[in-house]
Amino acid sequence: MRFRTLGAFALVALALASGCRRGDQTSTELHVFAWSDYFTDEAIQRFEKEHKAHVVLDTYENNEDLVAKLQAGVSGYDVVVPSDYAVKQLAELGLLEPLNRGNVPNLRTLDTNFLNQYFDPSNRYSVPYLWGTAGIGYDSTKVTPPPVSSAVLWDKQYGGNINMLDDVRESFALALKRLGYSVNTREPNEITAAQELLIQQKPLVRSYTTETDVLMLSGQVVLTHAWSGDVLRVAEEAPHWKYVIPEEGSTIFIDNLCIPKGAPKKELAEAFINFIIQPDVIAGVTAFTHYANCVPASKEHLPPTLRDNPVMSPPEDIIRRLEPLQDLGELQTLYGDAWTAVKAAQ
Ligand code: N2P
Repeated sequence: MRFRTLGAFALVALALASGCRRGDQTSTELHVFAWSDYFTDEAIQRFEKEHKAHVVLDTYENNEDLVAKLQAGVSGYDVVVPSDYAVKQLAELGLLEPLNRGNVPNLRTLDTNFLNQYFDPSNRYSVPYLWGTAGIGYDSTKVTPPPVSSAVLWDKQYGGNINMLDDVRESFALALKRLGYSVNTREPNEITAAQELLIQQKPLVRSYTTETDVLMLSGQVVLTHAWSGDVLRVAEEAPHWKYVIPEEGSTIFIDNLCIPKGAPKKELAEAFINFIIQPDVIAGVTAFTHYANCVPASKEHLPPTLRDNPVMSPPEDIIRRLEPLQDLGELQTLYGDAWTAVKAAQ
C-alpha cells in the first residue's frame, strides 16, 4: 500500500480554496483498491496534480477478497478493479455504481472487442482496463527441458520449489484443465477430482500466493503458477524467468475499472477512470505492468519490445486454448468449499 501526502502548505491552501474546515484533509482523497502493481507512480502523480487530489492505493490478492471486502459493508473505496466474472458477481449483489458515461468521454478510445461482454452486457458498471492470461512461470536454468504441460507442477523433482496462485478459480482452472474439463464446470464430480489433484500436489507446494514477483526474483521458487504480466515484468530484470501456457489450456482475463456502491467520491472516481484510459497514460501502465490494455491507440506509445510481445498479446493459436472464467452463481460455494478442503489438507 502506498500513501502519499501533500505538503502541509498545499493541504491548507486546498482546504481554504474548497471552503473546508482547516484540518479536513480527507475531502480530496480518492481511495483505490486494486491488484498489486496495477498502476504507475507517474500516472497517479499526474492525476493528483491535474485534479488536486490525493490517491490512496490499497491492494488485494484475488477477486474473492475484493468481493468479501465490499460485501462486508462500507469500504470507503472509490475505484476497484475486479476481473470479468467478479464484475458480474458484484453487479448482481448491488455493490457497484452505474457509471455516468458523460463523465467518462474517453470510453470512445476503447477497443470495441472488449465492450459489451457477458459480465456487463452494456458496460453499465465497468470499463475494461488490462487483460492477460494465467500460465506457468519457470526458471529456465533450473527447469529443463522447458515445460510444455502443467504436469510439471506435479513433478516431485521440483518439490518445495513451487508456488501456486492463491486464487480459488485460477487454481481450480489449472487442475480442471489438466483433467481435460472446462474451467467453468458445474459438475460436482469434476470439481472433486480437481480438488483431489490439488491435494495430491500440496506436499510439493512451497506457498500459495498471487504476489509471485518477489518469489521469482528472490529465487525462492523455480516454478510458479502465475499471471502473464507478472512473469514478463520479472523477466525484464531476470531474463532466465520464462512463461508458458500449458498445452492443456488455461484462462484469459479482463480486469475492469468499477466504482463501488456508495463510493464517497463518485465523480472523482469517474475522472480517474477517464484519466487512466487515455492512450499515453495507459501505455505507461502497460509498459510497467506488462499487461495488455484495451485502448488500441496506446500501442504507438509502447516500447517496441512490447508492441507485439507474444506473452503479452498471445497469437490466435494460443488464445484458442484459453477460457475466460464465468460467474457460476450459487455454485461458486462448491469451489470455495473445495478450495478450503485443499488448504486444510495435511
Ligand atoms: C497483477 C495481478 C494480475 C491480475 N499483479 C489478475 N487478474
